[in-house]
Order: sequence, then C-alpha cells, then structure tokens
Amino acid sequence: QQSRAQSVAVLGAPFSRGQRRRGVEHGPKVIRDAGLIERLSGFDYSVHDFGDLDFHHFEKDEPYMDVKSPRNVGAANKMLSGAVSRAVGAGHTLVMLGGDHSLAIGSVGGHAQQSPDLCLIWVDAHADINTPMTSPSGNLHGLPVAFMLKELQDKMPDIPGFSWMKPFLSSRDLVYIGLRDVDPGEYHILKNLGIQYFTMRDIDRLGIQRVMEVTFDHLLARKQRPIHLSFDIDAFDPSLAPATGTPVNGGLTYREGIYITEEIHNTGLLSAMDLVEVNPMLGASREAVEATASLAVDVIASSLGQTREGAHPSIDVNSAVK
Ligand code: 4U7
Ligand code: MN
Ligand code: MN
Ligand code: MN
Repeated sequence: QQSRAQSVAVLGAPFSRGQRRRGVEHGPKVIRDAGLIERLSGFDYSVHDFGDLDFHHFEKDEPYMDVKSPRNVGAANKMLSGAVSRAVGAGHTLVMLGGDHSLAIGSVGGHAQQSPDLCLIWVDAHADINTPMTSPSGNLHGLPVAFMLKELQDKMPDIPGFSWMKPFLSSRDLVYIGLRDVDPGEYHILKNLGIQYFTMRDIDRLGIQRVMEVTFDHLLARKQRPIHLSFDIDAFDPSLAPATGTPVNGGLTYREGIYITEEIHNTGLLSAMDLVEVNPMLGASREAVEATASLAVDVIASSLGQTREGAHPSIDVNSAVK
C-alpha cells in the first residue's frame, strides 16, 4: 500500500546533554540548512515547520549513580513528549530532529500517548538499552530504550527528572537494525527479553530485503499498527556519516539505509520518526558535515515517500502523459 500522509510536522530538538560532546544541539539547524523543508514541500502533503523547542537549562544537576545530567535530560524529554503528543494528536506525521538520542524517550513516549499500540524500529549502531547499572559511560543517550520497556521496569531506579514518565512499550514491539557495538549488559538484556534484532552481520548474511521482511513479519503480522522509526545517523558507515559522536566502522551502506526507509514508507504505517546524533562540530571539514546533513535529509525524504523510481507523488500521471 501507499501512505497517504495528509501533513508532516517537523520539530527541532536542539539538545545535547544526553552525552558529553557539545555540538549535537546544532543538528536541527544543519539538517534544515541542507534543504529539508524544500525537499519535503515537493510532496503531495502539507509541511508544517514547528521550529525548535526551547529547553530550559538546570545549572545544578548532580549525577545519579553514574548517570549524567538526569534533570536536564528528564525535563527536555517531558517538554518534547508533550509537543510530539500534540502534533501526532493533530494528525501530523511527526519528524523530530535531534539532538542526541536520549530524546527518543520523549519522542516515542509522546507518540505512544496518542498511539498506545505503536511499534518501534530502531536503526542504530548501538542498542541504547543500558540501565544505570549496566551503562559503561553514564551517558543517557545510551539508555533511552531501557526507559521505554515495561519488562525493564524493575531494573530502572527512580532517576531524578523522570518521575513524569512510565514505561509504555513491550519488548516484542521493538526491532533493531544495524547493531555492531553492543555492551555486555545490553547483550544480556537483548537475549533475556528475546528482542528481535539485526546486526550488521545479519544484514551481511540475509541481505537487507530479507531483514525488512522479517522485521515487518515480527511487528505487523498479527495486526497493522502505527510505526515509530528512530534513526540514529551513526547506523550508517562513518565514511558516509562522519559528523556524529559515536561512529563505529562497518555500518550501513547508502543503499541499505535508503532501502530500510523506502520499505517503512511502503507499509503506509509510519506515524512518527526521529533523526538524531548529527553533530556538525565533529566533522573533519565543512564537506564532511554537509555530507552527513544531506544524508539525514535523504533518510527523512525517503521515509516520507521519495522514491528512486522517479515517480513523483504530486504529478497526475493521466494528465502528464496526454
Ligand atoms: B547512541 C555506549 F558504551 N553503549 O552506553 C554507551 F558504547 O545514541 C554508547 O546510539 C552509546 O549514539 C551510544 O555509552 C548512544 C558505549
Ligand atoms: Mn542511538
Ligand atoms: Mn548510535
Ligand atoms: Mn551516537
């Protein structure tokens, strides 16, 4: 089927306190500067740019256990979840521009308030499912999935800044694609909960076409439901996406990444997506930053229906061939 999105809302989340490298808060600006809104306005739905959220900064924010900046990350996600919930509730397909990946807590959470039966596709080099106990870094962008999962509730202590949220996702409603840097504690969780995941090795073995088939069998066979796509740009190979905080060799090719998003679009079920971890302060050159931002635009456009076939959704075929 084809998706018939009525309207797309773009929301920037200039936030970087879920990790330690400054610069990822400029992600929304460089992705917009790479022409995002212009690209999307060529499609047959309306595009609403909601601008960037304005996050309050809390000076005093002591670590909890080893977890850094919990109050800042918690408050930013609370604000984001409200904004996402309103946008999805108003009928928009939501595109959240990060910012670091801790923002998925609020983005997926806000989406789930409107669509409690959603499923989640997490495209990333990393599993981002550490708990405060297992985290090697204490950086909250490595923990967002653990906040979401009902099955991990007893592993998550009361972290300051997060009392507003409750876990909302079952582990069977999540699929990972692109993994190649999984911490020991994360591996244990993935195996224990029986989470469906595809590492880069799995993509090598099966091919990306089969990976997407199994992904949709797993998530949609029982019933059709809204999809949330959380896309970390570091899923791509660092040669394609150098401007990011935690690059890992051996990532997705351009064609694998675009195939993933084309297939998600073709379900007709994409309801919200995140594009996170573009950090313009980490590119070795201006070209490196622009290549990363332009890749982010391609991922978003392809998720929303841009095709490699060349068919343009807003062209009326009957009148075009007359
Ligand atoms: B990203 C890491 F230890 N697992 O927890 C951690 F390797 O959102 C990295 O995927 C997390 O970029 C990367 O700090 C978070 C580390
Ligand atoms: Mn991530
Ligand atoms: Mn990552
Ligand atoms: Mn990263």
